[in-house]
Amino acid sequence: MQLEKYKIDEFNHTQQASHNRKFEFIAEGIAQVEDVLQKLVNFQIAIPSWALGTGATRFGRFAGGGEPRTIEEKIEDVGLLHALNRSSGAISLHIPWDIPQDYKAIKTLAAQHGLTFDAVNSNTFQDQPGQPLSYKFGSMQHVDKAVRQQAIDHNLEVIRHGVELGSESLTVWLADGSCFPGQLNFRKAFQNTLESLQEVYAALPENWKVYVEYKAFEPNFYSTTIGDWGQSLLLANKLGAQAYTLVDLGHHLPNANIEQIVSLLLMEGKLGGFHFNDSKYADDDLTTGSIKPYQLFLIFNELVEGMDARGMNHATDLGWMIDQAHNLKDPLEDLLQSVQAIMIAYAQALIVDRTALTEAQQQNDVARAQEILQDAFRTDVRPLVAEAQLRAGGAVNALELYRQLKVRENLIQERGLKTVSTGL
Ligand code: PSV
Ligand code: MN
Ligand code: MN
Repeated sequence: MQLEKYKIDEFNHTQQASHNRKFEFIAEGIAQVEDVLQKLVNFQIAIPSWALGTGATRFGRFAGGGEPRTIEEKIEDVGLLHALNRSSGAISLHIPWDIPQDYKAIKTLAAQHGLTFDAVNSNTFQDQPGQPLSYKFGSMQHVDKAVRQQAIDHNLEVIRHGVELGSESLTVWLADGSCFPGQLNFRKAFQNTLESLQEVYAALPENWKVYVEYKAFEPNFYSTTIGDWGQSLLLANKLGAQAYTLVDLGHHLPNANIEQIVSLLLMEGKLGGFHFNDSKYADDDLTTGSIKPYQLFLIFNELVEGMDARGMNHATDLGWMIDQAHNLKDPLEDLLQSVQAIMIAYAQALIVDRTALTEAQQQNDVARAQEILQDAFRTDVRPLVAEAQLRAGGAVNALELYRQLKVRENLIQERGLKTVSTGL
């Protein structure tokens, strides 16, 4: 489906007066508003190819229709999102759910939509048709070197695809672990994983990063070999300067203080990036910001503080990605909501009065410190985000326009009602 720029302009025109009123009201109270707006314009969140279809439950899948069937259609979907919000300028592929073939054509298509290729993801958590050895008992941790080698070779192949597409990072998430006590020698499993990752690391191009993702449990329910940020950081440190820890918000034990984890990883120069999503119970992969928006803000508060302290570029020095999937909502609507929630949390973190906060901390003024954070969190920054997206050429309200233009209905017309996108 083609989304012509004039349709966005026409829509914005109908909203302009009301937007201006709201924007001017908030802009007045914000120091260096132009600087904040520019940071919001620069900030881009990568969209995972597997979130463009319905899924993420092993109990059933209720496809909504018009799902992308090929990489090309996935790129077109992310292109639609980016045209609407100008904040989703990258796509992250998962191999072999996505198998790029004609690299040149794919790159040209992505460029036409203003998209780049974010981290490529490997998959050694499922057996693929025709695969000689099974990952039933793990991949990089496996007791059999031949299975480990198969997992290593797969990662090398993923890097090769990524190089062709201009991606500059590899994300490794392993489902490896055990379901029952006694099943695994923890030390040997970790050691095997390290050695396997070292072989992958050795094949990384110089300008690449590898992100080591951790997850507390699922699909293994007794132990996970890279189960928390400590285990991931240990691996990243042993691997070398191109290896980093990746934080997926849904991968912690309940009530973990993720903002503190983020702060220390940043301090160590080992925070690589994010998988954004939200959850009530575990790795629920719900819409970012739908359950715990204050936590999301507190994470961004640490990110802004820590990145500024290290002189990092907010937009380019970490990998920002969504990782979620749904059974209920239109996936594109869900992604528009998620990007918006991330932009809002980022904008709120940008307007925290840092000087006052440092002062309050130095004076052990606990109530004041809390007020300063909550003041930013309770500010309705939506007009700021909308202004940034407007200036970047997007819609003042992407979700509203998506509905007005009947994008899903158009996609169903084009692709049919019974289409199934690849993913979990
Ligand atoms: C695992 O739960 C995970 O978060 C990893 O990032 C995978 O690549 C992705 O989800 C697969 O859906
Ligand atoms: Mn993830
Ligand atoms: Mn996950």
